[in-house]
Parts: sequence; structure tokens; C-alpha cells
Amino acid sequence: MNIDSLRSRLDSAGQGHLLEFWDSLSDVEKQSFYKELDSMNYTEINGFFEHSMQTLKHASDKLDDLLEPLPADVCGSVTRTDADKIQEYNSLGLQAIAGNNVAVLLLAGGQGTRLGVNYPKGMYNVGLPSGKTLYQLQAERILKVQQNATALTDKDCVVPWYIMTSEHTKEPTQEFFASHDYFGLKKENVTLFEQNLLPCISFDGKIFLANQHKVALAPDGNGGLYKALRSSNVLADMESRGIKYVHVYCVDNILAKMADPVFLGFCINKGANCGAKVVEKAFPTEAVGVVCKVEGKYQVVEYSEITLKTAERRNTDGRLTFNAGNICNHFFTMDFLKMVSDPAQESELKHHVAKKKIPHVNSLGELVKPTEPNGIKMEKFVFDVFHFATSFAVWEVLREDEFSPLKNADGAAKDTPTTCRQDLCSLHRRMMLQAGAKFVHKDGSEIPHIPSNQTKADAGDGQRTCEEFNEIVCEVSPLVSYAGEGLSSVVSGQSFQPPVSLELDKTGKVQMSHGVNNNI
Ligand code: UD2
Repeated sequence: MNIDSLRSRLDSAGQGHLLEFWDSLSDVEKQSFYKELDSMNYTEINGFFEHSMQTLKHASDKLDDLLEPLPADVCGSVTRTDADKIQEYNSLGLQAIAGNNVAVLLLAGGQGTRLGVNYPKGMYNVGLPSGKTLYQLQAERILKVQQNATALTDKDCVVPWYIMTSEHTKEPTQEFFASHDYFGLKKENVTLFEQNLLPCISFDGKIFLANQHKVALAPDGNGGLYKALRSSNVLADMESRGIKYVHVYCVDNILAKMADPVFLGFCINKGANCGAKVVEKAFPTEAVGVVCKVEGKYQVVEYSEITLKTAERRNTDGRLTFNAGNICNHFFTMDFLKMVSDPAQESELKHHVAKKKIPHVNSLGELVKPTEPNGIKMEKFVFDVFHFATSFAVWEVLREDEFSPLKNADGAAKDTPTTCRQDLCSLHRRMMLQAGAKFVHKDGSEIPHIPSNQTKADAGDGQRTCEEFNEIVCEVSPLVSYAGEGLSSVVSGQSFQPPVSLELDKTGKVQMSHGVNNNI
């Protein structure tokens, strides 16, 4: 340990206060703290801070004049594409999967503060009949899409799963997967890697201490992906497996389709090196980012970055001009990922800045838990690489089929465990209806496909109000069907009394559990 040299580096960077408690530390504490402080690049951190403060200063500047809608030729939509074409995209995607050319990459380094649990969000169980967690649903969708690709091509294949964690989520995620036997996936095909952390900084540029011998750190945002891909050798691993396409998604969307063949096929067909799956923005003030162009480059612009007038702008067909709602579901070619992860490009991605209440120790060595924001966290965003895209593709899907994120604890108005559970059950009920199943009440009368919009008292016999409709429990294991395929041979012509659950047993047979199961 060369403490004098470290002290002088810190002093000249204006961060000398970090050694305030040095003399009172134990030898073990000194060792680990020295290692932490010595490994940091203070010129870089101070540079990030200065840029972030500039960003804060200009936070109220609006981008309106620079915004351009997406050109029609990069866009496709599941509702405006005919069934044959969708089938073609699906086959193209499955062929890429069968050729071992596709990987999925999960962003799971977030701290999930809004949900308020002290374990990784992927371990959350939203209360489905099966009790499956988000991680298990995702693992099973990967297993099923592999099987579907094999069924189409007769080739065995693997979709490797890369999971980006952070200091806070790595260990519990690792233990969770190990204790669940990787949910049927092979251990060697599930790779956890860790994103980097950045210090939390006060408004006057001083790095906070979490305690007397540790810096207060936070993950560097989901755009930390690109640096981590390089530093953890994930890119090299992907290359050695022959991966050509990577599907990146975020942990909390219970409806996310891992390695979605249709989305892959659409992007491959377009020859895109970068793509985004979006949902139509529900209303002008909905707080989602929109995919658009800014000064000729593709970008996601947050709602707060434009004025209401621009958010409300509509095309002649009545649709919002900026309506491509980002759902954190991205397609990248391997070449593109390699390019944007190169330090020359990666360093061009600027940090976004958030004012936060940051717990820290003060100069008296006391722990302070502020009630007002006292500093900033700096994050890169995964979609900021869009502006490097030379060929871009945007695939619009239906919100009710593909987007229901878990953000908040129950009690909040949206994006809760309850809304996730209801949205998944609603999707599965619709998949079964389409496959020819009927849902019935206890007395055998059919539950209408569409809920009554009357109140319970006024709704006719057998009718259900929207609220009651939401409570119809129906869960189809991803191992039975990925997106509705193969269901009709199992459920067509049969009546099901909720709660309904379709699961595969150990012999690979579909087990149906429900109130009744009479042939119609
Ligand atoms: C994200 C998108 C937003 C919208 C929304 C939809 C970004 C930056 N924003 O917003 O545009 O699409 O999702 O649900 O993508 N994560 C990490 N490391 C970090 C921080 C986050 O891996 O340092 C992961 C996190 O675990 C999650 C994903 O990134 O899987 C999105 O993070 P979030 O939930 O904080 O993002 P949100 O909801 O603000």
C-alpha cells in the first residue's frame, strides 16, 4: 500500500476527504478500502460529474424542434402485418435459433427500489397458481423456444442466456439459479456477469462514503451493459458460440418473450443491426420514453424531454406522431454489439443524472439518511447506442400480449404484482379461447368472452364485470406453449372452469387442473 501516493492523487482530484477516517481503521479495513480507492479513476469520475451537472442545468430545455417521427420504412406492426408474413418472420427467427445464432441477454442489475423487496426482482413470485417466479417463467420460455426451433428444423440448439447483475443482485441470483437447478436449462448455458458501479456524488462534487471505509456506490445504469460485456469477456464467449443476434430485455416484464422469433425474424428480414420492440403509447401524457429520431439519429426521448404540445401531436390518421413506446426490448447484431462496446464508442455514451437521497457518513463519522435529495447518481441507458445504428428496425406489438412490467408494490395504481398476474392470466385465457377452449361457470354456463361494462348488480345472468373478469385465473406453462402454438390439440372443444392451470408433468404430458373438463 502506498498511502502517500493515494492521498496525493485524492487531494489533487478534490476527493481527499475520503481518507478522513484512515487512521482509525483496522488493518483489514485499510486493505480493502485502499484497494477500492486505488482502483478508481478520479479524473474520469470528476469528468462524468461535470458533464452530469451540465445535463441537470439544461434539464428543462426541450427537444421539440429536433424531434422527427420514425420513418415508415423502419417500422412494422403486428396488427398491420398479414398472418403469412408474420409466419415468415417466425420461421426466420426459429431458423436463426436452430442455427445456434441467437442469445438472450437479461438486464437484471437494477435495485428494484420501487417494488420494495430486498432481493432481485427476477426472484419475485406474483402469485400465479404455479408459484413460478419471473426467472422461472423466463427460463421455461427459453426452453420452449429452443424446442420450437428444433421441431421446425430437426436441429438441436441452444439459446445461451446471459444475465447482467450488479453487486446487489449477483450473489442471490447465482444462489437462486443453483438451488433451482437452472430451471431445466444447462448450467453452462446460463452466464451471470456483473456490471460496474459508480460513486454517488454530492451536489458539490464530493464522493460520498457509505461508511468510514467504503465508498457509496450505485450500478452505472443498464447502459453499463456495453462496458461490462467487454470487461467480463461475454462478447468473446458469444463469438465462440457463433452468436449473430442478441435479444436484450429487462427483468420485470412478465409477458416478455425471450428470443421472440417474430421480432428476430422481422429485424433479420430488414437487415437491421439494431432494433426495438415497442407498444403504442396509450395517451399523450403516458410517462414512457418514445423511440424517434433526433437530428437524424435514432433515440429514445423521455416524456419529460418534450412539451405537452409535441406529446399531443397527431398524424392525419389520428394516431400520435410520437407513439412508439419503449418497452426495453432490443435486438442487436453481434457486429453492432462489438462496435458499441469498443471503448471509442462506449465512452461517447453520456451519463444520465438523477437527483437522489443518498445515505452516507458525515465528517463526524455518523450515518446520515437524508430526507431531501443531497446528491446524484449517474447512469448510462441501454438504448443510447441506438444513435450508432446504421440500419434500424422498430416492431410494434400489442401491449396486452407483450408488456406488463412489475415496477411497484401492490396498492399502487399500475405495474404491480396483481396487474402482472392478471395480465398474464388474461393472455393465457385468450390463447386458450383462440385454441378452441370454452370457459364456464360452476353451473356449466359459458363465461362470455367479453366482460360486461355494467356493475355487478346490473350485469345479467352469467355476465361478469371487468373487475371480475380480471380475476379469472388461467395459467398455461411456457413448457406447454410459448405463444399459443400447440394448444388446440390439447384444449379445443373442452370446457374449463377457472381456476385453470396447464402444466407439463415429468413424462412430458400436459396436466390440466380446473373445475370441470367436459367435452362440449
Ligand atoms: C425502463 C426503460 C424505459 C421503459 C421502461 C419499460 C431504460 C433506461 N428505461 O425504464 O424507457 O422502456 O423500462 O419498463 O431502459 N437495470 C440494470 N442495471 C442498472 C439499472 C437498471 O440492469 O443499473 C435493469 C433493471 O434491472 C431492469 C431494466 O434495467 O431490468 C430497466 O430498469 P428500470 O426498471 O430501472 O427502468 P425504468 O422502468 O425506469
